[in-house]
Amino acid sequence: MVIVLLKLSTAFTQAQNSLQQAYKNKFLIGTALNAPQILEKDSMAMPLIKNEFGAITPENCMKCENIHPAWDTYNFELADKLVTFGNKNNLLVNGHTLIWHSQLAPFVKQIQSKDSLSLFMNNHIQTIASRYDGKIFSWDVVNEALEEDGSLRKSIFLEKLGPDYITESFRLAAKWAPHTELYYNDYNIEQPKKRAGAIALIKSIQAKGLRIDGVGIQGHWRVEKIPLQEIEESILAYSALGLKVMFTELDITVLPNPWDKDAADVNQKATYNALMNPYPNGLPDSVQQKLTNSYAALFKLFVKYSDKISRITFWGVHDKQSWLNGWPIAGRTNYPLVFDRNGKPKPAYYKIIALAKE
Ligand code: 9MR
Repeated sequence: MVIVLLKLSTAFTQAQNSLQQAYKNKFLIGTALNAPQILEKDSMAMPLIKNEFGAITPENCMKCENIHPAWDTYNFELADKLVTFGNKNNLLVNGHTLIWHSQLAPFVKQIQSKDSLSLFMNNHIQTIASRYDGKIFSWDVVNEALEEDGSLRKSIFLEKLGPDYITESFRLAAKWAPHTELYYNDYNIEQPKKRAGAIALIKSIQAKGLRIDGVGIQGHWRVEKIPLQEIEESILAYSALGLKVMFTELDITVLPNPWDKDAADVNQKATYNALMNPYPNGLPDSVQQKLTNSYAALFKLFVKYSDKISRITFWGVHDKQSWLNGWPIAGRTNYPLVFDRNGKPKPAYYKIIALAKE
Protein backbone atom coordinates (compact mmCIF):
# COMPACT_ATOMS: atom_id res chain seq x y z
CA MET A 1 0.00 0.00 0.00
CA VAL A 2 2.73 2.41 1.06
CA ILE A 3 4.72 1.49 -2.06
CA VAL A 4 1.70 2.08 -4.28
CA LEU A 5 1.10 5.48 -2.68
CA LEU A 6 4.76 6.36 -3.02
CA LYS A 7 4.71 5.38 -6.68
CA LEU A 8 1.56 7.37 -7.26
CA SER A 9 3.00 10.42 -5.59
CA THR A 10 6.22 10.15 -7.63
CA ALA A 11 4.19 9.87 -10.82
CA PHE A 12 2.16 12.89 -9.72
CA THR A 13 5.27 14.96 -9.01
CA GLN A 14 6.76 13.96 -12.36
CA ALA A 15 3.60 14.91 -14.22
CA GLN A 16 3.43 18.23 -12.35
CA ASN A 17 6.95 19.03 -13.45
CA SER A 18 6.79 17.74 -16.97
CA LEU A 19 7.24 20.05 -19.94
CA GLN A 20 3.67 19.49 -21.09
CA GLN A 21 2.30 20.04 -17.58
CA ALA A 22 4.30 23.22 -17.09
CA TYR A 23 3.09 24.66 -20.39
CA LYS A 24 -0.46 23.25 -20.38
CA ASN A 25 -2.10 26.68 -20.36
CA LYS A 26 0.22 28.07 -23.01
CA PHE A 27 0.89 25.66 -25.87
CA LEU A 28 1.48 22.02 -26.64
CA ILE A 29 4.97 20.62 -26.26
CA GLY A 30 5.74 17.88 -28.74
CA THR A 31 8.50 15.54 -29.81
CA ALA A 32 9.44 13.54 -32.90
CA LEU A 33 9.50 9.74 -32.80
CA ASN A 34 11.78 7.44 -34.77
CA ALA A 35 10.93 3.83 -35.67
CA PRO A 36 12.27 2.12 -32.49
CA GLN A 37 10.28 4.59 -30.39
CA ILE A 38 7.06 3.95 -32.32
CA LEU A 39 7.67 0.23 -31.79
CA GLU A 40 8.17 0.99 -28.06
CA LYS A 41 11.69 -0.48 -28.21
CA ASP A 42 13.57 2.58 -26.93
CA SER A 43 13.04 1.92 -23.23
CA MET A 44 14.95 5.05 -22.22
CA ALA A 45 12.63 7.26 -24.29
CA MET A 46 9.26 5.67 -23.47
CA PRO A 47 8.62 7.29 -20.05
CA LEU A 48 9.81 10.64 -21.40
CA ILE A 49 7.47 10.46 -24.39
CA LYS A 50 4.50 9.56 -22.19
CA ASN A 51 5.19 11.98 -19.31
CA GLU A 52 6.83 15.01 -20.84
CA PHE A 53 4.99 15.68 -24.08
CA GLY A 54 1.51 16.34 -25.39
CA ALA A 55 2.08 15.83 -29.10
CA ILE A 56 4.09 13.61 -31.44
CA THR A 57 5.32 13.85 -35.02
CA PRO A 58 6.81 10.88 -36.89
CA GLU A 59 10.42 11.56 -37.87
CA ASN A 60 10.23 9.44 -41.01
CA CYS A 61 7.49 6.81 -41.19
CA MET A 62 4.84 8.96 -42.92
CA LYS A 63 7.20 10.22 -45.61
CA CYS A 64 6.55 9.08 -49.18
CA GLU A 65 9.49 6.65 -49.46
CA ASN A 66 8.24 4.77 -46.39
CA ILE A 67 4.46 4.98 -46.55
CA HIS A 68 4.02 4.84 -50.35
CA PRO A 69 7.05 2.97 -51.73
CA ALA A 70 5.55 1.94 -55.09
CA TRP A 71 2.70 3.14 -57.31
CA ASP A 72 0.12 0.73 -55.88
CA THR A 73 1.85 -0.13 -52.62
CA TYR A 74 1.29 1.53 -49.28
CA ASN A 75 3.00 0.52 -46.07
CA PHE A 76 0.91 1.73 -43.16
CA GLU A 77 2.35 -0.50 -40.47
CA LEU A 78 4.47 2.02 -38.55
CA ALA A 79 2.20 4.97 -39.25
CA ASP A 80 -0.80 3.03 -37.89
CA LYS A 81 1.21 2.09 -34.79
CA LEU A 82 2.17 5.72 -34.26
CA VAL A 83 -1.46 6.83 -34.47
CA THR A 84 -2.65 4.10 -32.09
CA PHE A 85 0.19 4.92 -29.68
CA GLY A 86 -0.72 8.62 -29.76
CA ASN A 87 -4.40 8.03 -29.18
CA LYS A 88 -3.76 5.55 -26.36
CA ASN A 89 -1.38 7.91 -24.57
CA ASN A 90 -3.28 11.13 -25.09
CA LEU A 91 -0.69 12.57 -27.46
CA LEU A 92 -1.93 14.62 -30.42
CA VAL A 93 -0.45 13.33 -33.67
CA ASN A 94 0.91 15.68 -36.33
CA GLY A 95 1.24 13.94 -39.70
CA HIS A 96 4.55 14.69 -41.44
CA THR A 97 4.37 15.10 -44.39
CA LEU A 98 2.16 14.76 -47.50
CA ILE A 99 4.00 16.67 -50.24
CA TRP A 100 7.78 17.10 -49.98
CA HIS A 101 10.49 17.01 -52.65
CA SER A 102 12.79 14.94 -50.40
CA GLN A 103 12.50 11.30 -49.30
CA LEU A 104 10.25 10.60 -52.27
CA ALA A 105 9.90 6.95 -53.30
CA PRO A 106 12.11 6.17 -56.34
CA PHE A 107 9.06 5.62 -58.57
CA VAL A 108 7.95 9.22 -58.05
CA LYS A 109 11.31 10.60 -59.17
CA GLN A 110 10.96 8.65 -62.41
CA ILE A 111 7.54 10.04 -63.30
CA GLN A 112 7.82 11.90 -66.60
CA SER A 113 4.45 13.37 -67.44
CA LYS A 114 2.41 16.08 -65.79
CA ASP A 115 -0.68 13.86 -65.81
CA SER A 116 1.07 10.97 -64.04
CA LEU A 117 2.52 13.23 -61.35
CA SER A 118 -0.86 14.82 -60.82
CA LEU A 119 -2.43 11.35 -60.54
CA PHE A 120 0.26 10.38 -58.01
CA MET A 121 -0.52 13.46 -55.93
CA ASN A 122 -4.26 12.75 -56.00
CA ASN A 123 -3.81 9.09 -55.04
CA HIS A 124 -1.22 9.86 -52.39
CA ILE A 125 -3.19 12.54 -50.59
CA GLN A 126 -6.56 10.80 -50.91
CA THR A 127 -5.29 7.47 -49.62
CA ILE A 128 -3.21 8.73 -46.72
CA ALA A 129 -5.17 11.79 -45.60
CA SER A 130 -8.53 9.98 -45.61
CA ARG A 131 -7.10 6.99 -43.71
CA TYR A 132 -6.05 9.14 -40.76
CA ASP A 133 -8.78 11.80 -40.80
CA GLY A 134 -10.37 12.00 -37.37
CA LYS A 135 -7.48 9.99 -35.92
CA ILE A 136 -4.67 12.53 -36.15
CA PHE A 137 -4.79 16.20 -35.20
CA SER A 138 -2.95 17.83 -38.07
CA TRP A 139 -0.92 17.47 -41.27
CA ASP A 140 2.17 19.19 -42.56
CA VAL A 141 0.50 19.26 -45.99
CA VAL A 142 3.40 20.80 -47.89
CA ASN A 143 6.96 20.79 -46.56
CA GLU A 144 9.92 22.95 -47.60
CA ALA A 145 8.56 24.33 -50.88
CA LEU A 146 10.67 27.50 -50.77
CA GLU A 147 14.22 28.49 -51.68
CA GLU A 148 16.19 30.77 -49.36
CA ASP A 149 15.37 33.84 -51.49
CA GLY A 150 11.65 33.20 -51.06
CA SER A 151 11.02 31.87 -54.56
CA LEU A 152 9.40 28.48 -55.05
CA ARG A 153 11.84 25.57 -54.75
CA LYS A 154 12.83 24.01 -58.04
CA SER A 155 11.37 20.60 -57.26
CA ILE A 156 9.83 17.90 -59.42
CA PHE A 157 6.42 19.23 -58.36
CA LEU A 158 7.12 22.79 -59.49
CA GLU A 159 8.81 21.63 -62.66
CA LYS A 160 6.00 19.32 -63.80
CA LEU A 161 2.87 20.81 -62.24
CA GLY A 162 3.68 24.51 -61.98
CA PRO A 163 3.18 26.69 -58.88
CA ASP A 164 -0.44 25.60 -58.46
CA TYR A 165 0.66 22.26 -57.03
CA ILE A 166 0.71 23.93 -53.62
CA THR A 167 -2.88 25.16 -53.63
CA GLU A 168 -3.89 21.85 -55.20
CA SER A 169 -2.25 19.97 -52.31
CA PHE A 170 -4.24 22.01 -49.80
CA ARG A 171 -7.45 21.53 -51.79
CA LEU A 172 -6.97 17.76 -51.78
CA ALA A 173 -5.97 17.66 -48.11
CA ALA A 174 -9.05 19.66 -47.09
CA LYS A 175 -11.24 17.35 -49.16
CA TRP A 176 -9.85 14.10 -47.73
CA ALA A 177 -9.04 15.26 -44.20
CA PRO A 178 -11.88 17.62 -43.34
CA HIS A 179 -11.40 17.08 -39.59
CA THR A 180 -7.64 17.57 -39.56
CA GLU A 181 -5.76 20.86 -39.23
CA LEU A 182 -3.63 21.72 -42.27
CA TYR A 183 -0.22 23.40 -42.12
CA TYR A 184 2.62 24.70 -44.27
CA ASN A 185 6.01 23.71 -42.76
CA ASP A 186 9.51 24.96 -43.61
CA TYR A 187 12.92 25.95 -42.20
CA ASN A 188 14.38 29.46 -42.13
CA ILE A 189 10.96 30.98 -42.82
CA GLU A 190 11.67 33.37 -39.96
CA GLN A 191 14.30 34.98 -42.23
CA PRO A 192 12.90 38.06 -44.04
CA LYS A 193 13.22 36.94 -47.68
CA LYS A 194 12.03 33.41 -47.11
CA ARG A 195 9.30 34.71 -44.79
CA ALA A 196 8.03 36.98 -47.57
CA GLY A 197 7.88 33.90 -49.82
CA ALA A 198 5.98 31.94 -47.19
CA ILE A 199 3.52 34.78 -46.69
CA ALA A 200 2.91 34.95 -50.45
CA LEU A 201 2.42 31.18 -50.54
CA ILE A 202 -0.07 31.27 -47.65
CA LYS A 203 -1.96 34.18 -49.20
CA SER A 204 -2.24 32.28 -52.49
CA ILE A 205 -3.94 29.42 -50.63
CA GLN A 206 -6.26 31.78 -48.78
CA ALA A 207 -7.04 33.76 -51.96
CA LYS A 208 -8.51 30.61 -53.49
CA GLY A 209 -10.78 30.21 -50.48
CA LEU A 210 -8.88 27.11 -49.37
CA ARG A 211 -8.20 26.12 -45.79
CA ILE A 212 -4.81 26.51 -44.14
CA ASP A 213 -4.82 26.45 -40.33
CA GLY A 214 -1.24 27.04 -39.38
CA VAL A 215 2.38 27.52 -40.23
CA GLY A 216 5.29 25.52 -38.86
CA ILE A 217 8.65 27.25 -38.47
CA GLN A 218 10.98 24.27 -38.12
CA GLY A 219 13.53 25.86 -35.79
CA HIS A 220 16.85 24.14 -36.53
CA TRP A 221 19.08 26.74 -34.96
CA ARG A 222 22.64 27.21 -33.72
CA VAL A 223 23.77 27.85 -30.18
CA GLU A 224 24.20 31.56 -29.41
CA LYS A 225 22.93 32.39 -32.90
CA ILE A 226 19.18 32.20 -32.38
CA PRO A 227 17.56 34.78 -34.71
CA LEU A 228 15.33 36.19 -31.97
CA GLN A 229 14.28 39.36 -33.72
CA GLU A 230 13.35 37.55 -36.93
CA ILE A 231 11.44 34.95 -34.92
CA GLU A 232 9.48 37.65 -33.10
CA GLU A 233 8.65 39.45 -36.36
CA SER A 234 7.57 36.14 -37.87
CA ILE A 235 5.25 35.21 -35.02
CA LEU A 236 3.49 38.54 -35.53
CA ALA A 237 3.45 38.37 -39.34
CA TYR A 238 2.09 34.81 -39.58
CA SER A 239 -0.49 35.25 -36.86
CA ALA A 240 -1.68 38.43 -38.63
CA LEU A 241 -2.70 36.10 -41.49
CA GLY A 242 -5.06 34.36 -39.08
CA LEU A 243 -2.84 31.30 -38.69
CA LYS A 244 -1.67 29.31 -35.70
CA VAL A 245 2.09 29.60 -35.35
CA MET A 246 4.14 26.54 -34.42
CA PHE A 247 7.79 25.68 -33.95
CA THR A 248 7.82 22.18 -35.29
CA GLU A 249 11.35 20.74 -35.36
CA LEU A 250 13.20 22.56 -32.61
CA ASP A 251 16.83 21.69 -31.89
CA ILE A 252 19.99 23.73 -31.28
CA THR A 253 23.30 22.46 -32.61
CA VAL A 254 26.41 23.14 -30.51
CA LEU A 255 28.89 21.90 -33.14
CA PRO A 256 30.87 23.95 -35.65
CA ASN A 257 29.50 24.28 -39.12
CA PRO A 258 31.70 23.05 -42.00
CA TRP A 259 30.63 26.04 -44.05
CA ASP A 260 32.06 28.51 -41.55
CA LYS A 261 35.15 29.91 -43.17
CA ASP A 262 36.97 30.15 -39.86
CA ALA A 263 35.97 26.70 -38.59
CA ALA A 264 38.99 24.77 -39.83
CA ASP A 265 41.32 24.13 -42.66
CA VAL A 266 39.67 21.33 -44.62
CA ASN A 267 42.99 20.31 -46.12
CA GLN A 268 44.38 19.21 -42.76
CA LYS A 269 42.03 16.30 -42.27
CA ALA A 270 42.95 15.13 -38.77
CA THR A 271 42.90 18.62 -37.33
CA TYR A 272 39.72 19.30 -39.25
CA ASN A 273 37.99 16.18 -37.88
CA ALA A 274 38.99 16.89 -34.29
CA LEU A 275 37.90 20.51 -34.60
CA MET A 276 34.63 19.49 -36.16
CA ASN A 277 33.75 17.01 -33.42
CA PRO A 278 35.03 18.79 -30.32
CA TYR A 279 32.94 17.08 -27.61
CA PRO A 280 32.98 13.32 -28.26
CA ASN A 281 33.11 12.51 -24.53
CA GLY A 282 30.70 15.02 -23.04
CA LEU A 283 29.63 18.62 -23.21
CA PRO A 284 31.83 21.08 -21.25
CA ASP A 285 29.91 23.13 -18.67
CA SER A 286 30.65 26.36 -20.52
CA VAL A 287 28.92 25.08 -23.68
CA GLN A 288 26.10 23.54 -21.64
CA GLN A 289 25.54 27.01 -20.22
CA LYS A 290 25.42 28.52 -23.71
CA LEU A 291 22.88 25.92 -24.76
CA THR A 292 20.77 26.70 -21.69
CA ASN A 293 20.96 30.42 -22.43
CA SER A 294 19.89 29.91 -26.03
CA TYR A 295 16.90 27.79 -25.00
CA ALA A 296 16.03 30.32 -22.28
CA ALA A 297 16.00 33.23 -24.72
CA LEU A 298 13.79 31.29 -27.10
CA PHE A 299 11.29 30.15 -24.50
CA LYS A 300 11.04 33.68 -23.06
CA LEU A 301 9.88 34.74 -26.49
CA PHE A 302 7.52 31.76 -26.81
CA VAL A 303 5.97 32.60 -23.43
CA LYS A 304 5.56 36.25 -24.44
CA TYR A 305 3.59 35.18 -27.51
CA SER A 306 1.88 32.11 -26.09
CA ASP A 307 -1.49 33.47 -27.25
CA LYS A 308 -0.29 33.15 -30.85
CA ILE A 309 1.72 29.94 -30.58
CA SER A 310 -0.05 26.58 -30.50
CA ARG A 311 2.80 24.05 -30.35
CA ILE A 312 6.54 23.73 -29.80
CA THR A 313 7.89 20.37 -30.98
CA PHE A 314 11.45 19.22 -30.33
CA TRP A 315 12.97 17.22 -33.21
CA GLY A 316 13.61 14.10 -31.17
CA VAL A 317 13.33 12.93 -27.58
CA HIS A 318 16.99 12.72 -26.53
CA ASP A 319 20.44 13.67 -27.90
CA LYS A 320 21.32 10.11 -28.87
CA GLN A 321 18.60 9.99 -31.49
CA SER A 322 19.14 13.41 -33.05
CA TRP A 323 19.68 13.67 -36.80
CA LEU A 324 22.30 16.31 -35.93
CA ASN A 325 24.76 13.56 -34.89
CA GLY A 326 24.86 12.65 -38.57
CA TRP A 327 24.38 15.93 -40.41
CA PRO A 328 26.07 17.79 -42.07
CA ILE A 329 29.02 15.57 -41.08
CA ALA A 330 28.46 11.90 -40.22
CA GLY A 331 29.51 10.37 -36.92
CA ARG A 332 29.68 13.43 -34.66
CA THR A 333 28.47 13.76 -31.08
CA ASN A 334 25.93 16.56 -30.81
CA TYR A 335 23.85 17.83 -27.89
CA PRO A 336 20.88 19.70 -29.41
CA LEU A 337 17.91 18.59 -27.27
CA VAL A 338 16.88 18.96 -23.63
CA PHE A 339 17.30 15.29 -22.64
CA ASP A 340 20.85 13.91 -22.82
CA ARG A 341 22.19 10.59 -24.16
CA ASN A 342 21.03 8.82 -21.00
CA GLY A 343 17.57 10.33 -21.17
CA LYS A 344 18.35 12.68 -18.27
CA PRO A 345 17.04 16.25 -18.27
CA LYS A 346 19.72 18.86 -19.01
CA PRO A 347 20.00 22.29 -17.36
CA ALA A 348 18.07 23.71 -20.36
CA TYR A 349 15.12 21.47 -19.41
CA TYR A 350 14.93 22.89 -15.87
CA LYS A 351 15.29 26.43 -17.20
CA ILE A 352 12.41 25.90 -19.63
CA ILE A 353 10.20 24.53 -16.84
CA ALA A 354 11.12 27.49 -14.60
CA LEU A 355 10.27 29.99 -17.33
CA ALA A 356 6.73 28.64 -17.57
CA LYS A 357 6.18 29.48 -13.92
CA GLU A 358 7.67 32.97 -13.91
O1 9MR B 1 15.09 13.56 -38.73
C1 9MR B 1 14.95 13.11 -40.05
C2 9MR B 1 16.09 12.15 -40.38
O2 9MR B 1 15.98 10.96 -39.61
C3 9MR B 1 16.08 11.83 -41.85
O3 9MR B 1 17.22 11.06 -42.18
C4 9MR B 1 16.05 13.11 -42.66
C5 9MR B 1 16.06 12.83 -44.13
O4 9MR B 1 15.84 13.97 -44.89
O5 9MR B 1 14.92 13.87 -42.31
C6 9MR B 1 14.97 14.30 -40.99
O6 9MR B 1 13.89 15.15 -40.70
C7 9MR B 1 13.77 16.33 -41.47
C8 9MR B 1 12.30 16.69 -41.53
O7 9MR B 1 11.56 15.61 -42.02
C9 9MR B 1 12.07 17.92 -42.39
N1 9MR B 1 12.88 19.05 -41.95
C10 9MR B 1 14.29 18.76 -41.75
C11 9MR B 1 14.48 17.54 -40.84
C12 9MR B 1 15.95 17.31 -40.56
O8 9MR B 1 16.62 16.95 -41.74
